[in-house]
Amino acid sequence: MQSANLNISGMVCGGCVSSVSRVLNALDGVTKAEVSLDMHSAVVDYDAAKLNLEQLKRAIEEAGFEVAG
Ligand code: 9UX
Repeated sequence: MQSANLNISGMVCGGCVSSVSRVLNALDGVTKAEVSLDMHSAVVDYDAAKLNLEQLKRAIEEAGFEVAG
């Protein structure tokens, strides 16, 4: 299991947090995603055999948010 802490910009309200949580949890291989509005972050536990960091970033960006790095 791999854990990533992603810095996300563009989350404004709880609805944004829900959106990011939903797209992350929809990915096969994500076991846990904790999204924080205050921290502008998502801590994601995932199976590195199924997903890579780029795919996590892309899913968030496709939902309309920016990921740093
Ligand atoms: Mo809140 Mo975010 O009204 O995509 S849901 S700003």
